Amino acid sequence: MEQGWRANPDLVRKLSEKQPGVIYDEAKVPPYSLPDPLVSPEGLKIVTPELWMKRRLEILELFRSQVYGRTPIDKPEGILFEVWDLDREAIGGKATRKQVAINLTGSPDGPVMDLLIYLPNGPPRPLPVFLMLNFMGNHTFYDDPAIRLKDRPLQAFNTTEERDFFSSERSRGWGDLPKLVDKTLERGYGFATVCYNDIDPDFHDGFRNGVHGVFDKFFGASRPPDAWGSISAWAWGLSRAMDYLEKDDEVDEKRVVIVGHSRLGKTALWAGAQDERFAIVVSNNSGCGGAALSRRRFGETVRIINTVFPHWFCDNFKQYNDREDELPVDQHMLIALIAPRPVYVASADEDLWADPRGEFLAAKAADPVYRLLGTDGLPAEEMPPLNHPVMGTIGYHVRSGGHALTLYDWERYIDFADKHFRKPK
Ligand code: GTR
Repeated sequence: MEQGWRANPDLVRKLSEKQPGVIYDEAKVPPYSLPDPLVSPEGLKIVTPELWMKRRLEILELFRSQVYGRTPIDKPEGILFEVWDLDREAIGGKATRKQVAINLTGSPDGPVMDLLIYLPNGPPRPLPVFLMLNFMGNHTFYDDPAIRLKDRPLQAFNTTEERDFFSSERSRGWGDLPKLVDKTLERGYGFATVCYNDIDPDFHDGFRNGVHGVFDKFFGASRPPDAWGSISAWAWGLSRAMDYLEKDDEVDEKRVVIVGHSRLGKTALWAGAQDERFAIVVSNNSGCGGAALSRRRFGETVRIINTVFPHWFCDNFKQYNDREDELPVDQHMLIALIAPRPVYVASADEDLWADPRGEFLAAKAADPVYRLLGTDGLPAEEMPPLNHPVMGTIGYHVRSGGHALTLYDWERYIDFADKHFRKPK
């Protein structure tokens, strides 16, 4: 058997020199002990699925109040779904395209989320669907002039050139994204996506724009320290997309997979933890505040993320800057909240900022909860070698290359969905 994954020592050296304040060397990880998801705050051991269901709610509440923030509203009463586009001959006749305007308030001022859906023509309905939030706009997924193209807001780290490019016709069907769609359809799944900016533009404006601007009034006169940050808002948006998918007769709402990359991988995990309608959850390179254990302080830390992205988490989370050991949870407990539903965590060899080992260890530390609930958990004792996916009810891989969602990753997620959705009876 090949050796389990280890970070490339040259890369560790290079990154450590470049960012001396950041831990990239395994030897520098401080000693830590993780809170046990299977022990209650009173010290009670959680030994049955029934006890877990109660414990699960306590943990969920801790993530709400201390990490991502509380959502002020569930499904808004006025929400409107308008299927304004239906083409049964899309992609050269291979697919059916639908576009749905999800008006979150029902008022003409919106905000409106545009959901793009491609369903393969041929396979019998209802179909399993991959749902993901995207960064650059729905139109980047296919060179299809019918996809609505929206202006992109200028956000952290964007240059005006990037903003203009992704607001223009030139960015239709960008990079490898069309290949992801083709692969999904070929393998008999539908593909659905929403741009995260439609829910909450990704820059800090004191929570005035996006869904914060319209729903924060439910908090009363001032925003409490546990009010939702942007990750909670995006996760809430995924649930609103699910509200539509449940209504669509061509979609099997019991077989919806959510996938997210990076900050949207953090979002997918949090959405999957809260909304049990999502059948499978996939986190791609989600790192700090996603699948990686905060207590390791490896790569990006709680302080760094709260400083660079002050709008992602709730204000309470800032108390844990440099005090990770005081967190009542760690990210293995977020993964455990998804149990017994299948969850896949994926890392990339060169993406040390996201702490591949910390992502594996979190998945592994969620395993006892998955086993208590009668599944096979994560069938790996050690980190697997590069490009050797492990697939139990928890899946994991670390692939070659850097921080990205690649076709290799995507095909593994389809394999994982096949394994769980198409089990021989
Ligand atoms: C980085 C951030 C990560 C990750 C990434 C992304 O700058 O530090 O936590 O979320 O952005 O979303 O691409």
